[in-house]
Amino acid sequence: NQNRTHSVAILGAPFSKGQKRRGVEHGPKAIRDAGLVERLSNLDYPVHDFGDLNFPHLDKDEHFMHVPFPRSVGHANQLLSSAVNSAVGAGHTCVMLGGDHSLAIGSVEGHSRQCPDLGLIWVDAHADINTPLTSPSGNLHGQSVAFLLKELQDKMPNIPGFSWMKPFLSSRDLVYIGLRDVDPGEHYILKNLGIQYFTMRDIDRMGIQRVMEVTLDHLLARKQRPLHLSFDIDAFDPSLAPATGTPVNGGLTYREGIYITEEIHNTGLLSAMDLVEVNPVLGASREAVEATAALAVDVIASSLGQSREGAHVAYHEIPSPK
Ligand code: 6HN
Ligand code: MN
Ligand code: MN
Ligand code: MN
Repeated sequence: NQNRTHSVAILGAPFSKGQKRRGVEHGPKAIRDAGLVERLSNLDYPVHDFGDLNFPHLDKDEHFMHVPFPRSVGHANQLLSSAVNSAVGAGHTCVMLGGDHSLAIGSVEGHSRQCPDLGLIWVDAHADINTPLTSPSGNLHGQSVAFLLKELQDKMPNIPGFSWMKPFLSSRDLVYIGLRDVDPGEHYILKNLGIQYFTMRDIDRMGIQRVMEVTLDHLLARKQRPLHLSFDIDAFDPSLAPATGTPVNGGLTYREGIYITEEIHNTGLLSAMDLVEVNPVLGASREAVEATAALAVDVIASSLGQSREGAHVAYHEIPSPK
């Protein structure tokens, strides 16, 4: 714990138009109700909850090709980008609560304005690297990474709502963990660009310890740099995180997920993170929703330094009876 964060900013992003199911806009409230701020306050730095961003409703937002709500998604991400830019610029470690995963576009973009050399760790069942031309669904939450990558710039059409941003990330600055539902066009892109990724099969083969060693080595071996963690709750097995829009069997165990975040914390380099795709409307029961939200809180707290080992900041000696 030598590298404790100085302060944390929480930004709620109640937004769902990166996909077609309703409910994921209630993710920030569910995660706060599960005790996020109290849990982070037990670690020893100030926590600033900046509340929820206000995303305006856009009246006219027609499909672009088969992509729904392009202007709404573009505009929400523009607002989010500037909020993340300010929070990181003010010296906070920024925690963005989604909302669907299209919000990573603005979150990573805003972070990159303060930290142009950031490295990105994407923990997800999905690669979210479709372009509008490869996407089977059209949904923008399955395309976020394609907006970020310089290598895909000339493969992306001009999507209304996104003229405010340009791709800035290089494919070698990105590592995926947890993949198990990759579309054919995405698989081609991953291979073609030589992106470093670890599927659930790789975790089965190598173990999570080795996966994290290679992940951090890939991003940090040449130089220390700020890290962005984009954590989709559907990376976990649906038995642990049932309240989410695109669950896929065979996901991370609790211990694998927490090991990932402990290792990222231990680098001392985490500068911003996203926790997305908690959808309280999709749980089969109240318990299912609360379990998913509690898991989200565990992921965030662990990323910010809560450790299974325990800690002893308030102790300098073993108390003696007088
Ligand atoms: N997510 N690959 C599918 C698609 O529609 O492009 C699923 C995407 C899921 C996105 O979970 O953030
Ligand atoms: Mn995702
Ligand atoms: Mn996903
Ligand atoms: Mn203790």
